[in-house]
Amino acid sequence: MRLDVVTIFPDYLAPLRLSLVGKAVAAGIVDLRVHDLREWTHDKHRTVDDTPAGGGPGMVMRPEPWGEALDTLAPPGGPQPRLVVPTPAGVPFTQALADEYAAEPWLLFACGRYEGIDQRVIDHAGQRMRVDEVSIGDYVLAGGEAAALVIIEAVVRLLPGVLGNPESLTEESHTGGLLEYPVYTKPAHWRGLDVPPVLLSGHHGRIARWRRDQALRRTARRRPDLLARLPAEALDARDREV
Ligand code: 6GU
Repeated sequence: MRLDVVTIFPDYLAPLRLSLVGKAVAAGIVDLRVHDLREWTHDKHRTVDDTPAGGGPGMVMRPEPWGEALDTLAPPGGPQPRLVVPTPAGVPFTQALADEYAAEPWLLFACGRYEGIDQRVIDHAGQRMRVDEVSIGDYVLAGGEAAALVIIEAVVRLLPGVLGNPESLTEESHTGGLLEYPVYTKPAHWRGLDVPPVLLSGHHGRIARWRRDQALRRTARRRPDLLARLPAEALDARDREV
């Protein structure tokens, strides 16, 4: 997968060279290209922002450098990426969207700072490529870079060959609509606390039932919205007793 990131803070993306995503880059599974938006400015001060049309607080990113950046990276008439614009005004980023992105050959992240990017950049790009304005949650960040890191990590770990054990993709939170059950390891006793005995019993059926109960209780307490959205057939008679 090719991943381009355009930002005025290229160093902000340095963590993409570490850990799981960094390994995917080193292995050639991800072709990561980080670009400084100011490379597409022409004035002495390398200006990328200006005051908002209509007035109001803050600064808005000017369209010209963004237009040139997109024309250079994805020339019109050629193959086009799916453009991802992180913004608190976007559609929610979910595991379903991560799955979609993991199936794309090419993603381009346009990271805005200040009060955002001139909307004409998004609208113009939309004439030749698929564009998603995406939010990672109901809070406001100072710019799109941290959100791009989050989205990229969620996507790259889904790519074939990235996870050592692809089974960890099947039981995890947000795949089956429930939060994950609590996990334990050795030692069986630690600081007066025990690993739940059922997990040491060797009864695979009872262990599966216990984990399912824990996932249901946790989801009911922490994310009642998720439980309410589960299709009726996702719960069996024993689930309903929990
Ligand atoms: Cl994607 N960007 C910014 N700047 N703030 C956010 C966000 C994104 N998602 C939540 N808050």
